[in-house]
Amino acid sequence: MSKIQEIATAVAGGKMKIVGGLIDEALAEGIAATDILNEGLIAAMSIVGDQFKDGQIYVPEMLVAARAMKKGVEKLKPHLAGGVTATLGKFIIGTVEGDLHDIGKNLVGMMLEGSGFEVVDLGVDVPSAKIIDAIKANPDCRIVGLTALLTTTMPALKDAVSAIAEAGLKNQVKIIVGGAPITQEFADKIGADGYAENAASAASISKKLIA
Ligand code: B12
Repeated sequence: MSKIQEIATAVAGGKMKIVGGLIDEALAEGIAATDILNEGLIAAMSIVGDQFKDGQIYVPEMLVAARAMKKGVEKLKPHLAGGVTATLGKFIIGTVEGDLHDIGKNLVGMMLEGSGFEVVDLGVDVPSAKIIDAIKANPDCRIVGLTALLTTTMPALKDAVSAIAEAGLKNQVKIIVGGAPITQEFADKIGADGYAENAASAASISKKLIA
């Protein structure tokens, strides 16, 4: 088994204690941090998602795998973020109301920080009113990123985008959306300004949106 496969297996199996050491070994072997992230950690979440869908594992197993994933991301962070000092202004990010998934959001936040944004993270299960308050409290913020991981919380994403427009804030901020069930078509339909399917493109598209 390759080192990256070992990492994916350990994360999918929730073996939090060994993930850090395996990542150190992979980095020492000269494997790129982005490959460890994509083919090790993110791939593990797909494995876990499939196992959950097939009824082979349940929420507790998914949760321990998520913890192992977070541990791995922490370990990789210094090797991924570019260490750029913030210059592009504030980026408000959050997971919409009813949704507790934050791994992807956190990765996006990390990439944005590495690209020069100052990230204001509202966390998970964020009601639209809280997003609006945050935009008002940060008049220098020019972009908001919202995520939904469940088909059942996609309507909450639509509501959040509509609420921002109804609050008259669309001339202050651009909105970029993402999350596994979200598509460019859905983003267009709900009136978002941008969509990105992964953390790296989230950073580059966000820069274009505010250029
Ligand atoms: C880990 C996990 C959990 C963990 C979450 C822990 C945490 N802190 O996040 C826990 C155990 C809590 C959980 C709970 C549930 N989960 Co869950 N979960 C997952 C799992 C396995 C991985 C998600 C993940 O982290 N992926 C890795 C990250 C990196 O990918 P990502 O989030 O898609 O993010 C990338 C892009 O989408 C994009 N992106 C993300 N955010 C943003 C934001 C912006 C602005 C942009 C531009 C881009 C962007 O960039 C990211 C990086 O590349 C997925 C399976 C899967 N394949 O996605 C199921 C999954 C999402 N869960 C699912 C379900 C059903 C649930 C529960 C309802 C289960 C239950 N019966 O209770 C609950 C719901 C809880 C709630 N109210 O939210 C289903 C959803 C099905 C559906 N169609 O809606 C999935 C798909 C599993 C499945 N195959 O059935 N889950």
